[in-house]
Amino acid sequence: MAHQQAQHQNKLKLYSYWRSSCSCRIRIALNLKRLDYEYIPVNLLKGEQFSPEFQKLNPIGYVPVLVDGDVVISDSLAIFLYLEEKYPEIPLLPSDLAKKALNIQAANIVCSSIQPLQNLAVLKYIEEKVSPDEKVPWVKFHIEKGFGAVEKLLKDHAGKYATGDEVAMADAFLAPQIHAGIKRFNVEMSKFPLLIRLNEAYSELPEFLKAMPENQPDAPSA
Ligand SMILES: N[C@@H](CCC(=O)N[C@@H](CS)C(=O)NCC(=O)O)C(=O)O
Repeated sequence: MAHQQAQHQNKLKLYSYWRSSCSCRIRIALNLKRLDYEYIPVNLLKGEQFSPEFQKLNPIGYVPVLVDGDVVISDSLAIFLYLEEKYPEIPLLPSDLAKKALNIQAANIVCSSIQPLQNLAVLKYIEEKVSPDEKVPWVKFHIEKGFGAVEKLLKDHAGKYATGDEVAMADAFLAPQIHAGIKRFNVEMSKFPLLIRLNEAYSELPEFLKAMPENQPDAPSA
């Protein structure tokens, strides 16, 4: 009993929002690494990210946040690297240095050069301060620019997955961004044949499917 309780107290906690692509990256990584976790929903549309309790965990008010005992980490890249070092049994970064760098580069195109430009706060700002009509063209422009770069970056390296025949970090970051591009922002994907192919490969992996927005406990029921 005491052992069970200790296990329960040590269970990883993920503060997440169903549609958040940044949270989805970590849901995928946790599933691939076979790590059980408690899902704690933060409703971004209701502004729960601005509550004082949540801001104690992440002062900038974004999900995901991972809590591992006393350790609180609040950025998907940092969380990913933490999980990779703490739970190396199922590695998601190749040991080959060049391949590792390629993974980080592809992941970081998503992290730094696509997602921040489609974030809720940015879209709200454009809608209110620029024009509601500018929101969709803005998002599409930046997603397509990033997708074009990823296609070029990976074209000589991709195998079944983004950087070879093993699922790796780049896949965990790309899958939610491709999903958002298709389902949320209606991006014209025919320009990105590699990403279409990768998306098909991801749709066959239970670890990815389980992590997708529509399969989260806080997703609105269909
Ligand atoms: N660099 C951060 C970005 C996190 C982020 O932007 N999260 C979004 C959801 S994907 C969010 O919480 N947005 C809330 C808001 O804009 O108020 C990460 O990779 O975790």
